[in-house]
Amino acid sequence: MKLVALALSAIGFLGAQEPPVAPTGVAATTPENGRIDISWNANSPVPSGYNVWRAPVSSGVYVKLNSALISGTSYPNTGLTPGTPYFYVVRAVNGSVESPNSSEVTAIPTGPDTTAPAPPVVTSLTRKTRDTTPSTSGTSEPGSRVRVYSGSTEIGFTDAAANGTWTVANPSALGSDGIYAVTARATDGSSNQSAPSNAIQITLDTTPPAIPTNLRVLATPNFIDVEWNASSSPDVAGYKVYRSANSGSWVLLNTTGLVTITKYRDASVTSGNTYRYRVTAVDDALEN
Ligand SMILES: [Ca+2]
Ligand SMILES: [Ca+2]
Repeated sequence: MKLVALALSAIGFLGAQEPPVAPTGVAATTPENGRIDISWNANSPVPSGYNVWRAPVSSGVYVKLNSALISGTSYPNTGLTPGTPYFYVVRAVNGSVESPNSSEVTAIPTGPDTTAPAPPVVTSLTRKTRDTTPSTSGTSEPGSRVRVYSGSTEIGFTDAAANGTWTVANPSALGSDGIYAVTARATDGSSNQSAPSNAIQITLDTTPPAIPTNLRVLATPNFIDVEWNASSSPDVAGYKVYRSANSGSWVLLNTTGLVTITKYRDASVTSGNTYRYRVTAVDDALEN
């Protein structure tokens, strides 16, 4: 030790490089199985590089870990024994001259991640839709890969955000009209997969209802009654009545909601005008 100090002193006296200052801000994190990441602040002025030294007990004996000089400000130390503490210092290097030790940091690496994420919570609603690629959303373990299934068939995936939220907005098409049970599963970075989420039931209905028939009108000086025969489809939610005055464009009359009977009284008529009517049936798929 003494000999080395003398040698350094002699080099310094001859005008060789001064030792850099010790790095600051040294930190140790344990991101995953058997690994410790060491990081530190960049020295100013910028040195040639850094060395990371490790000891099995606090304050030494330190052994240098990196074979080549580290140009960045972090170092991953892998292959460690989970549950065992390790102690680190970092030294800056200029040419062949090392700084004093940084402050010592210590960490205990974790073991393998064998814990599966909790099942995602699916916040999309059970619903009827005409959208063959309906979106599904929910929350899951932050950063986990979320896969969405129709029955046992995967129809899309995404990664949960840092706050755990996720949306699969445009999955593979569900298929023909019918009822689909949609679930989600989460997989963490160690390939542990969760159980399926609760299922949402999506009823796909891309079939418009049958057209109402036998449209007829009864005109009086003050109103016109429009009547029709009900659509024969079983999933009719109601009707929309449109009017064209004097061959103008079609205007929806029942703007506050569907007509749920087979009759509509148009009281906003002007004597002498010519009115045409048409009626459409609307089924109970929400977006129809
Ligand atoms: Ca896990
Ligand atoms: Ca339908």
